[in-house]
Amino acid sequence: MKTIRVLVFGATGTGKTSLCNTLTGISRPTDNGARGITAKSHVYEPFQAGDCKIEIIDTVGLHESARGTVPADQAVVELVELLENARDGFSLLMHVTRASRITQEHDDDYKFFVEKMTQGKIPVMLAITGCENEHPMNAWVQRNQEAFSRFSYKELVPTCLASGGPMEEFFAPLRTESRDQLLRSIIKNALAEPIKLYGAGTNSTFTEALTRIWNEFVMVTGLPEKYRRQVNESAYALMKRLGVPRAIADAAIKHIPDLLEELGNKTPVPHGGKIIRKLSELILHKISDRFRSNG
Ligand SMILES: Nc1nc2c(ncn2[C@@H]2O[C@H](COP(=O)(O)OP(=O)(O)OP(=O)(O)O)[C@@H](O)[C@H]2O)c(=O)[nH]1
Ligand SMILES: [Mg+2]
Repeated sequence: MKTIRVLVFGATGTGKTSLCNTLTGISRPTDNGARGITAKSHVYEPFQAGDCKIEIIDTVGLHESARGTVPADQAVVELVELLENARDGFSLLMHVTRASRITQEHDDDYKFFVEKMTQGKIPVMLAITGCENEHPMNAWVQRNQEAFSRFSYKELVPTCLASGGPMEEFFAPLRTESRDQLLRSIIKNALAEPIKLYGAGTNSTFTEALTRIWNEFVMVTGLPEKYRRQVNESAYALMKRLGVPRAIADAAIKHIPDLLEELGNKTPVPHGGKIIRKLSELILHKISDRFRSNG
């Protein structure tokens, strides 16, 4: 069966989680408050549509850290986590936006996810939420599609993904219509196979991918200037300099082979010896843990 992996991104509060919930039929919390709700990326349980298995990955609104909802350390963890979720690759990108004017955040998100992170290799479509006031729903798209011509969206899909409240009776059929439209568009536009961004079969490692998009991420999230990676600064040196050892080390440990490879390739690395020693200890620790649990 063909597997389609869809990465959902877009500014905060545009309806990303609502879209994931509508597609999968799983209810994770959404929010209409002033602050973003989705604090972490989330990989939904895959579901079947036609003869495809679809896996949806929800993400946090990246601009939240600038407003203080997601602390800076957490934002860095988000990026590492985002790349971890990219390990199996993506077949399609789903940008989510409101039926309203195009914001700077919209441009920034597009640039980050479509151009920098996935380097234009993965098709992207646009889901437009809040189209419930239009009859038919695609009236807004028809009036505004010209404004999106500078992006390379395969398709603009008008949707209503709202749910609950006194309007639920009105929303429900529009949601069903939106779901059908989205699924059709996903199946039509997704690649035959997910494309990997790094790892085996690509010419990039995890750390290369991480360092390549780091500064773009700092820009998009509005993190302080000190987060910017300096020329030739290794990912590990950068993490150390930022003073976020706990959170990052936890995530980094999962990538020991990649990190070791980087440390081996790039000399001199400040405290390189110490780091390698520490990582070796961790590897030994892991291995001995495994022995103990097996024996
Ligand atoms: N009227 C209307 N409201 C919508 C629509 N889609 C989502 N909403 C509402 O918008 C609010 C935010 O939706 P979420 O799905 O949490 O948005 P999000 O993009 O996941 O937000 P973050 O995770 O904070 O980045 C919720 O109250 C939703 O019910 C829509 O098509 N029409
Ligand atoms: Mg969300």
